[in-house]
Amino acid sequence: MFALRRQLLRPARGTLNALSRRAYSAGRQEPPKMRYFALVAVLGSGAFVLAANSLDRKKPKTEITEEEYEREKQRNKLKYKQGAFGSDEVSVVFVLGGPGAGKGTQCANIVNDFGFVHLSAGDLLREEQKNPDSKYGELIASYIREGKIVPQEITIALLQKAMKQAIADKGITKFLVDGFPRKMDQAIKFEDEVAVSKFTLFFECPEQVMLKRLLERGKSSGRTDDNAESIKKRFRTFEETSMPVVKYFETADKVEKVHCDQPKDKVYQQVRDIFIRKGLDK
Ligand code: UP5
Ligand code: MG
Repeated sequence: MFALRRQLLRPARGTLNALSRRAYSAGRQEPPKMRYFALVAVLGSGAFVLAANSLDRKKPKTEITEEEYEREKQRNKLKYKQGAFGSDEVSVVFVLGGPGAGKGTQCANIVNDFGFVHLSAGDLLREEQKNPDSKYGELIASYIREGKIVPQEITIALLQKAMKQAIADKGITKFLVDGFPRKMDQAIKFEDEVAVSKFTLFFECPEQVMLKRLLERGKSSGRTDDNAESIKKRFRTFEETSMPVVKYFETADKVEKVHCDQPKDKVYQQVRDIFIRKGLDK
């Protein structure tokens, strides 16, 4: 079988060799060794291009879609915003959480330990409501009783005035803004026009626990909204209107959560650790 194949191929091989010798001697083609060298070079560079392409495919994806780009832009805008007070002039921490979660109680501890000024939006509104010279007294009273959010211009003006006063009187520039912003428009306007927050301290607490605390406090607080009917409305407003604010700041990684269904001192341990970690204890 092999002998037969050799017999058949011999004339063909002979012809090829003869043709090759003739072409070379006529000076029309390079010597066979050069052809092998060229062939190896071509195959080698082809292999290199293939390998480079496959390496490129293994690289992590760097391109982003238009949608991802828009999301990133929004996120950075929120993260690096500038307000009327520069971020080196004041430190603002928003304190949010459901009614009765313990915001006011813990703010008092931070004031004692870390020298912050505590500005409760609810307290400022209640003071304004009692001010006989204010034209907003009646309006504020009805909003609070109904557990609704007072128009932002009133609350922001009160907060801004209190901040300026604290800076002028005490020279303190660290602020706990408690119970604010509890609506998206407030969050955006305050950060655009007053100051950008360092972060939001968010008090997580089950409704049943908050209800029990508020009904207990209602026995002596004198607050017009510490009754079962108003509390129910406050809970609904918190879920529907204020939780989106927390989620908004979460998109910029600016929320620190505290679990509040614990004794006051245990809750404060969490709060204290956060302020130390954030470098706001000095
Ligand atoms: N308590 C606290 N912590 C406890 C713990 N760990 N264990 C056991 N008991 C604890 O605490 C509430 C009660 O619980 C106290 O008796 C305390 O001893 C006990 P507190 O620290 O007062 O809770 P806080 O979260 O501050 O509850 P508050 O009632 O103040 O919350 P709200 O957010 O509802 O009230 P705020 O005053 O901020 O707002 C009132 C209204 O003002 C709003 O409903 C709204 O109508 C209006 N408002 C606006 O319109 N715009 C704003 O920007 C802000 C307010
Ligand atoms: Mg309070």
